[in-house]
Amino acid sequence: MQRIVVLTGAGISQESGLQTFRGADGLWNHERIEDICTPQGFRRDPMRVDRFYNGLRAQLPGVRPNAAHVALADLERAGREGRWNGQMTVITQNIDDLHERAGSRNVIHMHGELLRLRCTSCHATPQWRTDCYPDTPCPACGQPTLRPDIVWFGEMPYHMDSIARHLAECDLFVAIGTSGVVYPAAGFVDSVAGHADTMLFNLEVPPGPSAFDQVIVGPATRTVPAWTRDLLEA
Ligand code: BV8
Repeated sequence: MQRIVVLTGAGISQESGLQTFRGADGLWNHERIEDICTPQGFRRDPMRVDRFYNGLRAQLPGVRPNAAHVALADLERAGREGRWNGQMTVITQNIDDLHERAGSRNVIHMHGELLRLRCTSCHATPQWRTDCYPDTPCPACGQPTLRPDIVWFGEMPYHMDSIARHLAECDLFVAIGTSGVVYPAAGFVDSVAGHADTMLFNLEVPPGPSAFDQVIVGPATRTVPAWTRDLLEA
């Protein structure tokens, strides 16, 4: 039984029409991380942060999973149906819902989800599809203390225990569409060294010596389906 862990970043959703963070038209070119993606920024100007994530959330109905998302979902299903002797788990840094809409079930959102909010009073995490503002009452406790259910810089990523378990048990670690700049995600490839093979699928070869055994360069919608097809035919 092959055990694969796939770590995805903004690059896998780029061909679906969602901006990446760092590329030419990256999100971080238009907003300062300190203002938008830190608890301090939210305390300073919650309306600005809510508007930023309202904008990202409003984009979701207009985009669809692409061939890379679908290929991963198909491989996971082949494992469930016994057509492939393997198990695959997706650990995503992305806050969009494109993996789930492609049919993936084993998805861990380590940086949270756009379609969920969190109440800082009663800790409810309601599903949310519309705009949220600083005075929007929590549906559970009525307090106007909702925030995006997203992990900001300086905050502990979600599900780190189950992530550590999956990384310890995998025999193949695959990263797709990530620049490997943000930790602890960027350190996963080092944490599996010695017990798993490692592959990176990216549009460009990252600078410096690669921590990966194999680097496959090209758009994910071309490279990922080719890889899963080979696995299923093998
Ligand atoms: C924490 C949610 C304590 C919000 C995000 C060690 C060393 C140095 C610093 C640190 C360290 N440990 C911790 C830090 C601090 C910090 C950090 O890493 N800072 C960096 C900037 C140096 N980390 C934290 O604060 C983390 N918390 O550490 O808590 C702790 C410590 C240990 C263990 C537990 C806890 C929390 C970080 C999470 C912040 N929130 N997102 C939102 O999404 O709005 S991070 C956000 O940025 C994303 O989630 C993602 O993680 C990152 C963006 O990176 P990518 O997804 O890779 O996107 P990017 O645009 O950069 O790259 C896209 C790539 O795709 C490119 O390479 C491109 O070539 C490629 N591509 C593009 N198109 C395609 C493609 N590839 C294929 N096909 C295509 N078509």
